[in-house]
Amino acid sequence: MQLDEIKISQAIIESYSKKLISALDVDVAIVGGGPAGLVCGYYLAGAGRKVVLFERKLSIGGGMWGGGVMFNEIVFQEPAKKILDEFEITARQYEKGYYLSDSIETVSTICSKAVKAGLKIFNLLSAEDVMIRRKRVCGLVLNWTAVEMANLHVDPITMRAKFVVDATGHPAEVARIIEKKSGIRLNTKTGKLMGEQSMWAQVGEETIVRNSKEVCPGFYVCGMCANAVIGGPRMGPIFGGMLLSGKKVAKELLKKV
Ligand code: 48F
Repeated sequence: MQLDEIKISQAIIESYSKKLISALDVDVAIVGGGPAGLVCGYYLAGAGRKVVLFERKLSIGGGMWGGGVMFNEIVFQEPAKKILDEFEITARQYEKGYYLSDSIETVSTICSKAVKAGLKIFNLLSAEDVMIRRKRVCGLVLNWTAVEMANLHVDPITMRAKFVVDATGHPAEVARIIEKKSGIRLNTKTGKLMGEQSMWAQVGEETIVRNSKEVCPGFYVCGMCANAVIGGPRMGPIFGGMLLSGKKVAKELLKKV
């Protein structure tokens, strides 16, 4: 059989277009493919919900690949060990209460299991705005990262979701857009973004799970973004809270969609 380059192109364009069209109306849209967003997507997709994840970068995994200072080892605390076991990620005990895993195994396994569970991931797409109707977040405005990077004047496309999850990490990008453009009061002490505090692993890891919740109608925060929005310390290179946060938001959303 002769390979036809046009067939190859047709296959890609047809299949991707179908996938993208199917992503335009979903139960949950997650922004950010770091540990929190991926774990959240895994549990939602595994429970049969229609869920898509948009990631700005070419690669999925956010800040997990580089462990701490580019040493690709990941530290987890005891409560997250259950999630590692569920994903069948090799976890070695370092000392009582501290577990280590290889960051490459961790990211690739979480990503693979999430996709196999049914999570549709779109890389190279950035959320640049949200849709709000009757003071409820109900969708995202998306553009190619390449457009954003080249600063091209190209209009975006829009998708609808019953719930939007901000898992964009430290910058809390979606929450920031909502605060700036909508005037909606966020469920924080001031009604605004509180900002993240200096590093304190113990408190950061405790608060991240508590802070992972709906902060205005239709809109959840998850992972590091939760502490950036509600006001809590960063925790540095320990990742248990990210996994637990993703799981918590998925559990809450499963009751609603
Ligand atoms: O930063 P990130 O890994 O967030 P996370 O899941 O985990 C935080 C940890 O990595 C680390 C930490 C642990 O102690 O503090 O920082 O909360 O992943 C966030 C992802 O969101 C993408 C970004 O490229 C990254 O991969 N992202 C950010 N803004 C957008 C976005 C956007 N507007 N549209 C699409 N993706």
